[in-house]
Amino acid sequence: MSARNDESLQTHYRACNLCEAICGLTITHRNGEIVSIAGDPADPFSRGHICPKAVALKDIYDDKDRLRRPMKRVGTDWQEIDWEQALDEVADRLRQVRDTYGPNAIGVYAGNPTVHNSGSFLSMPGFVKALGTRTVFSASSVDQFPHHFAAWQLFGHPLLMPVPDIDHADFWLIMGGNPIASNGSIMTAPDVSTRLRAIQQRGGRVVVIDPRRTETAQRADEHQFIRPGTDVFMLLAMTQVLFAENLVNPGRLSGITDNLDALRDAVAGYTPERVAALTKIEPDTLRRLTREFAGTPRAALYGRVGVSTQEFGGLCLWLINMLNLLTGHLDEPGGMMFTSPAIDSLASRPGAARSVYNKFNRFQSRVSGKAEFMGELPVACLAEEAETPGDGQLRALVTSCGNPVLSTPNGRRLDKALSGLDVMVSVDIYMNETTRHADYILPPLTGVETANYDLTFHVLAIRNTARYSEPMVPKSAGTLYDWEIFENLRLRLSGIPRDEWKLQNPAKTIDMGLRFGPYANTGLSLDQLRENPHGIDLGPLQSQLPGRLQTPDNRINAAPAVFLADLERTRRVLDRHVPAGDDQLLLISRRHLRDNNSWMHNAHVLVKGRNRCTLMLHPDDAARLGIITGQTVRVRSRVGEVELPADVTPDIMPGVVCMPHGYGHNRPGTRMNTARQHAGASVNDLTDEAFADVLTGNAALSGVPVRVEGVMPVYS
Ligand SMILES: Nc1nc2c(c(=O)[nH]1)N[C@H]1C(S)=C(S)[C@@H](COP(=O)(O)OP(=O)(O)OC[C@H]3O[C@@H](n4cnc5c(=O)[nH]c(N)nc54)[C@H](O)[C@@H]3O)O[C@H]1N2
Ligand SMILES: Nc1nc2c(c(=O)[nH]1)N[C@H]1C(S)=C(S)[C@@H](COP(=O)(O)OP(=O)(O)OC[C@H]3O[C@@H](n4cnc5c(=O)[nH]c(N)nc54)[C@H](O)[C@@H]3O)O[C@H]1N2
Ligand code: SF4
Ligand SMILES: [Mo]
Repeated sequence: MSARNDESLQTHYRACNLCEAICGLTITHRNGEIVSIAGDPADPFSRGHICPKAVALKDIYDDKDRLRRPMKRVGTDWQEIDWEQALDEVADRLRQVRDTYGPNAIGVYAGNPTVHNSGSFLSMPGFVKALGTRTVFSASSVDQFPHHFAAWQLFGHPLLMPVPDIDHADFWLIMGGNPIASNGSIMTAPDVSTRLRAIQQRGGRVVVIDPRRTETAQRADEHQFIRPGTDVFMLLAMTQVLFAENLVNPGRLSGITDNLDALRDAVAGYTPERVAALTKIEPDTLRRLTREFAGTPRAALYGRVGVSTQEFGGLCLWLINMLNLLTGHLDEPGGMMFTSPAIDSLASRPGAARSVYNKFNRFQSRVSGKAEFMGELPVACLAEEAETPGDGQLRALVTSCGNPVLSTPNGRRLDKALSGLDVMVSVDIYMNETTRHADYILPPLTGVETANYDLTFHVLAIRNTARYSEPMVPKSAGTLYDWEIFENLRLRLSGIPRDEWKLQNPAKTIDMGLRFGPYANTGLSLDQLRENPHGIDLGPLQSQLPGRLQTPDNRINAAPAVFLADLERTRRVLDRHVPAGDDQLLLISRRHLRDNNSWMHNAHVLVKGRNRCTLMLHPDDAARLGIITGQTVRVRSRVGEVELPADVTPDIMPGVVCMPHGYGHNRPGTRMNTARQHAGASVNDLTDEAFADVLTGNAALSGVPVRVEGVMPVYS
């Protein structure tokens, strides 16, 4: 019987939850047994596109290593226990810590999949509030704090981040992003490859600035190497050129922008000639690109992880926004634009005064005095908070959707610190490098089993769309959704009598958000989305300023004092700069289409084939160090060392080495059989918890100085 006539087959439509592209999927299954996963051509946004990771949703769904029942550590063993016992015991243990040491002795870490799961996203805050702790960490501080910081300073709200309108751009300048591998970030753009090609087909150009000739750089019309961590100097010089050559023209935004003179004065000393020794970008090239960017009516300058996770992340994001504004490319079609999402997570409450978002430095971390931002502390100080004795020492940790041992700087130190906690609880589907330290692991349903509305990614999408995914199958007995876990813990911790417990279903919040959101007048609701399982298109991005600004005076300050003050750090670098010694190389990391941060290496379909966890280095450096491709090399930094095979390639800049992040599955005690066979080494055993963008608190993962040597003699 052909599949088409097989009546036992059911079709399920949903959005993929694995990355920010939120591609529509068509899943066929027989009573919950997945038969196939393909793209959904009827999804108006992704138009049938998927990548190889989507197919691995089946592997996660069927994975024997995935946890299905709560696990409790008993001595050195693990015991499966039932949910009632697990939730009661977890709440009791956390309450004990809170009673003895105070709420701030309990830390919380939320990892990346939190934003891919509206259940977790909406229910975790209630749980954290019930704990009463302010010791909150997330993956944001090893990722996008600078984006939020600049959005807050310039536009009044950390979520008011512009996205590149690539469907209408004729010039797309990409700094520190590799969307062909990552499928885009702070830019939800399914099938970015076709959209990139479309720019070229209409006569436009794509230019990539990256220390590696990436998959995106290879598709681009031009690629320039830049020395890691020096983007701020390129951006300062581009701004300087705009002013010096009278190319400044903010157009419609002129009337609402203040302090352009202060910006001009601040950048005056950073000429292309002055910064070239640092960036390695020729002054002529910098001038040419600046003129092309300013002179193309529809152009977008977009920066992502590479410019955010570095020493000057905050300044980079300020200047990227300013370069778009100064050239009339902010809030204009084809430039950097703001979305009008169906659920507007940054709308002011009705009747409330215009929000002045001020959640910065209201308190500091206990040990090294790091500033809070958006209610979070930089995760780079998690280990020291747990290790350092004294009042307020971290005694307990709850992790959800995260693997900080592999994803945060100096993972080895954190690894050790976690084993010293009084109690650790992980809400996670795997026993991995982090959760192996837990006393309890609470595994929720995941992926195709859950309901989801992409609250974050619709806010960052290059088109206004809305889509709701239902669970593929009804949940079976003895399983819980993430939100049920957090709601159950919240109720237990808040001391509400059991007979008064009422779990708040996130579906209700989503429905309210839709029905009272910007599209309320079109009748948008959860029911309507349920009736349109392929999603609803709400049109292209529209210009929205000044209406959408959240600044108190409804204006944009082009030269906020915090950024001007932080320029002092760039002046020091410019004055003292000495090129790194011959044996000092700068480390950066990379993503691959078939990796997803640290957690999908248990899917055989993704990890089979050639070992991807290699150290890329340039032939000149390799020759000097006597290293050849395939040879094992030892890489050392201030904090640690790792060994992995070398990959000698001209695609990396001389003086730079590159490793993927998310590997290093060789710690004992995990229960991920496939992952262990593809262990690799963790780049974050080299990155330095003391190396950060001191302005925003974001970890500096790019540009870490390392030394490399061959460990295996080469016989020819
Ligand atoms: N396949 C896949 N997709 C993913 C993920 C994944 O792990 N795998 N992760 C998801 C997540 S969590 C995120 S945040 C996004 C990230 O999405 P992207 O930002 O596109 O991520 P990367 O591929 O890491 O690209 C960062 C680029 O910055 C470059 N770079 C490093 N240092 C510097 C520097 O100092 N200056 C400049 N100019 N460039 C530099 C790197 O060489 C790299 O090409 O991807 C998401 N999508
Ligand atoms: N050197 C270096 N370090 C980096 C980066 C880099 O480019 N270079 N990138 C950084 C970035 S951008 C990010 S976002 C972070 C990511 O860092 P993290 O968020 O800490 O790590 P992930 O690898 O995404 O881990 C996801 C975890 O969630 C679990 N999980 C998956 N689905 C579910 C679910 O539905 N529910 C629950 N409860 N758990 C689930 C997985 O088992 C896994 O343990 O890494 C950062 N670290
Ligand atoms: S690009 Fe991202 S959202 Fe699309 S199928 Fe691949 S992992 Fe899923
Ligand atoms: Mo990320």
